[in-house]
Amino acid sequence: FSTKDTLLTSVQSPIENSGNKVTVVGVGAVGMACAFSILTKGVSNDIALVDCVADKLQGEMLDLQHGSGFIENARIVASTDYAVTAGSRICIVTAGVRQREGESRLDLVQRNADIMKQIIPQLVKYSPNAILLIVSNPVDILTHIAWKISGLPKTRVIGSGTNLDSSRFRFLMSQKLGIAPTSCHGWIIGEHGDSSVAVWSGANVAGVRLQALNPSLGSKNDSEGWGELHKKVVDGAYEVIKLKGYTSWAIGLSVSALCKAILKNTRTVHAVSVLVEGFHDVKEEVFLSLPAVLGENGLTDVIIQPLEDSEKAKLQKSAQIMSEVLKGVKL
Ligand code: 6V0
Repeated sequence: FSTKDTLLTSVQSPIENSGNKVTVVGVGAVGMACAFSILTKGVSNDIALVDCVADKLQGEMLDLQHGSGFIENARIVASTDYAVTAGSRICIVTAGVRQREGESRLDLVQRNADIMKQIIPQLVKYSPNAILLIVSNPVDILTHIAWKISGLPKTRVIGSGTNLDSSRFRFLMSQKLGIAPTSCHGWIIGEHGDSSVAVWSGANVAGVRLQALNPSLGSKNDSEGWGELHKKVVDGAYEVIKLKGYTSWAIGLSVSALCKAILKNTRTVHAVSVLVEGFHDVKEEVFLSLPAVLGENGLTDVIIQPLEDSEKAKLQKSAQIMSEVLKGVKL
């Protein structure tokens, strides 16, 4: 008898399937920030990592495993073979090239679309019931492409979208008002990128609409400079990339919040990239962010905000831009 057999008297076999397995494809700065946030915030303790660079993948897996004493004996596995992802409830895709300094998200499109073609069929093969959560940029375009390739219903393919942009906006609101970001209600919708839309008409604290206090809120005539907040949101990623080379922590936290909503069926509302055709008179078949209710089966409801005409027009313009970009992508 081995030491183990002497120490442990088996009564029954342990359950291997945790029921909350999450796969992260791409163990770069973003993928690892997602995995780290999911583990440390207790969203899941069952993570599979996949990347095409085997050494880096093993290194990241070992580094996380060495901390498993601090994160509830999490099960952390990794392989370049997608069999390791089998039975996932959520598959997060962060693989692909990132923006270089000065590059826009849309500049990445064909290179990352080609990567989706490799990844998505493998994920669906091993986890046919999973929800796909796309993070790679340009996220709205790639979510559309992932949806097409996967053959999954539109309720199960979601892009991380402007959940991050809304968080950046709430942080900036909180700085201006001196109260917590969670008490600042502001939404950035549309493209996760240069054409995103700030919904000034709905920005509020405790139900008090800021526009009721300052009718020119967010406009060019606003002497308080609230419009700068949206500009800072749009420039936020460029600024961080210029300073540290990539963005990671905020997107990791934002993705783990989305995973929590799904795994724990919280039915919380998040700005995520969904098929917007038919909403706000959008005519194109494109993905853009709107406030959406998330639960165990993915997307259940979309919230149609009473947008001002100018906000609606901006959203429709984003949809046209997305549609044009999609036409140029070879699948
Ligand atoms: P990174 O640090 O270069 O990591 C990318 C990883 O993807 C690397 O480890 C690669 O080896 C891996 N990879 C590349 N091709 C494949 C493939 N075919 N199969 C498996 N793995 C592959 O980049 P980083 O982590 O910084 O960014 C990843 C992506 O996230 C980029 O497209 C970013 O633009 C995007 N981001 C999206 C954000 C969002 O809000 N949606 C925010 C930040 C970054």
